[in-house]
Amino acid sequence: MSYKTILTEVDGKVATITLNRPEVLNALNDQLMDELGAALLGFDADDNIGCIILTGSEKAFAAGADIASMAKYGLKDVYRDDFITRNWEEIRKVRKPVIAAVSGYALGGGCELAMMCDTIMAADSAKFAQPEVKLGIIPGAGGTQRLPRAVSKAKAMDLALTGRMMDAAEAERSGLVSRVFPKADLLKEVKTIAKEIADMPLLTAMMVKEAVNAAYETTLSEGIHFERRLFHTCFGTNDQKEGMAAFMEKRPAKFTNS
Ligand code: CO8
Repeated sequence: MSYKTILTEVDGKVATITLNRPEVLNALNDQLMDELGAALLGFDADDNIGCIILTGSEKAFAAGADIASMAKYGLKDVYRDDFITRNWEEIRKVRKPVIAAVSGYALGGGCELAMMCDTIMAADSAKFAQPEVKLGIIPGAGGTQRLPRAVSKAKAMDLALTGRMMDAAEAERSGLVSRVFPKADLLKEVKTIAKEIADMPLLTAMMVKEAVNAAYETTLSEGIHFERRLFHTCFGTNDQKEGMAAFMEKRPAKFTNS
């Protein structure tokens, strides 16, 4: 499939999707979000893919929703047509691991998009912000909900009320970002990690993702119960037999994703 606002690349079991509207620092418009959703779901359905990377340019992961498109909207346009949720929900349907590799700006919807991924790895040049307040709006794609869960209420309030930028070091300290790399190495390093994840037994990796995500949607006791049932389910897979046999026989495991 050919896209206009994103680039896609497959290297072994790792798919990389690059946001590609450089003239507007990857501002997110409907076309981009439609194409991104289609690409993500396509890779999710592809048995040969085990991990997906979402990235942007060196200067910008994404500088937010496209302000030029939004500026003309009124209440009817956004409420009646349910602006945002239509094509942002696709990302949540992806069941394979998705890593955001963030270099440069991840602002507003760009920061929210990164937070919708399963983990964020950043270049030392990365800058995160929820600057919507300066435009007379609040974050609208999960920023007020995911940011406090990632970095604490105090930090989320600070960021969303001032709109200030948080650099990569602060983002890592705060827990928003799992690892930081020098800008020039980001993609190489993230690809190595993505390959490591893609080489894990796929069903198990999907269950890890499902269980960790459940921690954000449920009570502790319900989450523990859900985890235990998925843990039990692992014992019905061939890869559990292979993984444990390989350990006992002191040899590398040969997983079959079954
Ligand atoms: N939307 C549209 N165009 C943009 C955006 C944007 N978010 N960000 C940058 N651009 C454009 C600029 O207008 C400029 O275009 P032109 O060359 O035609 O003037 C080009 O990109 C380059 O930008 P700058 O010249 O401004 O580059 P600088 O290096 O000087 O500054 C900044 C970079 C600091 C990133 C600056 O561009 C900036 O502040 N951008 C806006 C950041 C922002 O406010 N983002 C939040 C947007 S609101 C939002 O995301 C709400 C999310 C709601 C949910 C998601 C729904 C889809």
